[in-house]
Amino acid sequence: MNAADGLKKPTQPHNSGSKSKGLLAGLSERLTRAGQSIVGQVQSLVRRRPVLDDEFLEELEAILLQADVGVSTTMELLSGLSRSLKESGQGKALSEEDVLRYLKEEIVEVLGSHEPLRKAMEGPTVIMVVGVNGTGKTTTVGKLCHRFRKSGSEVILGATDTFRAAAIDQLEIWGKRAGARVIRHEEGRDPAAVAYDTCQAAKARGVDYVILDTAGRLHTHVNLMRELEKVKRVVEREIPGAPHEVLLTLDATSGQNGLSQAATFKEAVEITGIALTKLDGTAKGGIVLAIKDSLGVPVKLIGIGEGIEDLRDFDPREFADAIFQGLA
Ligand SMILES: Nc1nc2c(ncn2[C@@H]2O[C@H](COP(=O)(O)OP(=O)(O)OP(=O)(O)O)[C@@H](O)[C@H]2O)c(=O)[nH]1
Ligand SMILES: [Mg+2]
Repeated sequence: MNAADGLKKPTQPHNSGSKSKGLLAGLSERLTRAGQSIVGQVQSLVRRRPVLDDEFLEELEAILLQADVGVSTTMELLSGLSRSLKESGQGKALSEEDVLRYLKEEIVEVLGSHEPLRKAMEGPTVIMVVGVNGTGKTTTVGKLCHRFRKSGSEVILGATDTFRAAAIDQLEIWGKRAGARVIRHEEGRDPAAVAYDTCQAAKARGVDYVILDTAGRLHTHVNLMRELEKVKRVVEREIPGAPHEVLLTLDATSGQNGLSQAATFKEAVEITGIALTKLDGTAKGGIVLAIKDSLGVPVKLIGIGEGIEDLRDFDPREFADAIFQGLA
């Protein structure tokens, strides 16, 4: 076993950003860091070239692509922006404020409205967390569990990642910290059997939430997808309407690469939402814009740190405010 496979100990809970101005204040600092951020670069572009011409649009395109926004969303933003600027300005020199304000409006429009996690009308709500290894599945399961427990709900966790013993232990640690029971089998056992037992326990105890942690790595990708499909079928059979959410964890720092991996998961198990993790580790917020466009799945949650409290609902308006901090 190499070091990366070892038990990853969750860090102490902390509440990054929540004590300062606004929920996403910490994130905002990172996303608006001078020079790297979309806003910083757009400001310097407008200063250099305050004219709405092809060169201006080409440079803006490069800035957006470099921030991981993705090709088709970039095109959408550019055409919306130039329409608005033409209507408002007619031949006037561009102002930083106008360009940023319209860009912000376009971004909010592309992101759409906040989509909350789905909840069962009756009986346990089942959430499956899937994704490439290391993207933050287990951590997100722990954080979500803590969130539900804090609001007084009963939660049961299923250690359906049976690929490594360390993965099962890691989930157990999160379960202890958040106050939820973990259903586990031995390493190497059938994940679908763990899913089955977890559903049975959930029904017997009448819990509110079932959260399943899944494997991110197997000998082959095909095997992993088959395994996830099987887990999902068991859940569907055991609890009506389940899984209510299949959340895919995407690492915000992996940029466009993460998106192509995500497509495989989308085909195998219908993903209902994205948990975008490690947003605290990147100054490129653009990936948020590329996701919906390339996967057609809304970002529902964002991870902004390793601590138990570092999970937020993804609110497009709040996110745009964080990128364009200080702009009305
Ligand atoms: N900074 C930061 N780190 C995170 C975040 N979410 C997860 N991590 C870290 O990312 C690493 C991997 O997280 P895991 O939750 O173990 O990822 P996983 O997808 O379960 O990994 P496998 O089980 O190996 O497939 C850990 O060191 C986490 O602390 C986040 O939002 N921000
Ligand atoms: Mg894991």
